[in-house]
This record gives sequence, structure tokens and C-alpha cells, in this order.
Amino acid sequence: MTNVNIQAEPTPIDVKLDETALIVIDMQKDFLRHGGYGESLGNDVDLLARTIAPIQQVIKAMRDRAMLVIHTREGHLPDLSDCPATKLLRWPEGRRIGDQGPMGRILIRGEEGHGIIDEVAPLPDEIVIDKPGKNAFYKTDLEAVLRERGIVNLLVAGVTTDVCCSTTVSGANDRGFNAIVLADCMAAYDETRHKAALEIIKAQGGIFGWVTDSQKVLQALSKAA
Ligand code: TIU
Repeated sequence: MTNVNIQAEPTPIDVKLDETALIVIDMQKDFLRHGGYGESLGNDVDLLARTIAPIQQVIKAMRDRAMLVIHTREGHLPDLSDCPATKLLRWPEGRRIGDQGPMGRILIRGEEGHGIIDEVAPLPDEIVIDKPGKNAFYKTDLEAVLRERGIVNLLVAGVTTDVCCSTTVSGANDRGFNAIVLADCMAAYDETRHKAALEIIKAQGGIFGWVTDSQKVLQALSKAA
């Protein structure tokens, strides 16, 4: 199967296309739209919008090559039985997980805000991992899904860089997957934290993984047969 070389920091990386998947993390209305969880935490959700166009490009390139695209959604059961108190009670009543907002109950599975934004919506046959935590490996079958399909390299996109993306990258690294982060396909609610999270991933010789961008990935894929 085709081998491509992706330019990245701290080093380029060779990947086989059939061992490589894209994971698009939590591109949900609750994080990107007004009135959702992200805004309830006091954030400017518009800071995440710049990720949409490059993610669309990378998703298309992956689909064109019949490569695996996985989506994740953070959220909780309607009875909140999977939401620990530490996550639930940190914020004032009215702005908590499970409280009613303009897009339904905040961060609850099945509500409008929990849905992935239309611009990067999964195809009906694509895998969607529902996760109760930040790290997409926590209490999900993501690892089994990847192993069943022989995936060793994860192209990582989505939001937010310093929360669900970095913890998932760390989870991937612990399990022996190569995490290759697409910097322009990722954003945080604060640019300093976005940059810091990327710096931590690629420091110390790539202690958690690699950092690249959408154009470098598209360039590498375009060279594949
Ligand atoms: N998906 C994700 O990153 N969950 C968060 O809670 N992110 C924040 O930045 N708060």
C-alpha cells in the first residue's frame, strides 16, 4: 500500500495510507455555536471557526482516497449518570451541563447542541465515537475500532487544542499510535493555549507526536498513487 512522507515537526513522518485515519474531534454546535457549552464556560466560540475550511479540505481528500474518517462527540446521558460531579458542579446553575439552553440541554446526547456542525458532518457510514470525557479513548471503543482496522497513524483535527485534542493525542501516544496534529485544523478558546499545547506535543523530539498542517497533508496525499 502507498507510503507517503508528511512534512512535520519535529521530524517528517512516513505513513502508509491504509494504516492512517483522520480523527475529527468534537466539532459540535456545543463548542462552535453561540448558546452551547463552550459559551457557557465563558468562551468566545467564534475563535474556533477558522478550523472549518481546512478540516473540510482534509476530510474530502481522505474520503476521495477511501481512507478512514472518524468523528467524536463529547456529551452525556440525559440522566447525567456518566458525568462526574467535578465536571458538573464547577459552574453556576443555569450554565451547567444538562441545563436548558437555546440549542437544547447543554452537552447532552441527542440534543441539537450535541450535534456536529453541518459543514463537517459525518457521512452515514462514518464512525462517530460518543465520549463522556475529554480524551477520546476514555470509556469508548476507539482503540478497538483503530486496532480492528490496522490503523497506526492518527491525523488529528478538531477542538479544542488544549483540552479534548491534547488529551486524545496523549491517549494515542500511550497506546502506541502515532498522533499527527494538523495545527490549522485545530483551535482553542485562547491563542496562547493553542500554541502552548502544540509546542508541548512536538517538544522533546516529539514527546506526544508530530505537528503539521492541512496543506502539508494534502501535498503528501496528492503524491500518492
Ligand atoms: N472538546 C473539548 O475540547 N471540550 C472542552 O471542554 N473544551 C474546552 O476548551 N473547554
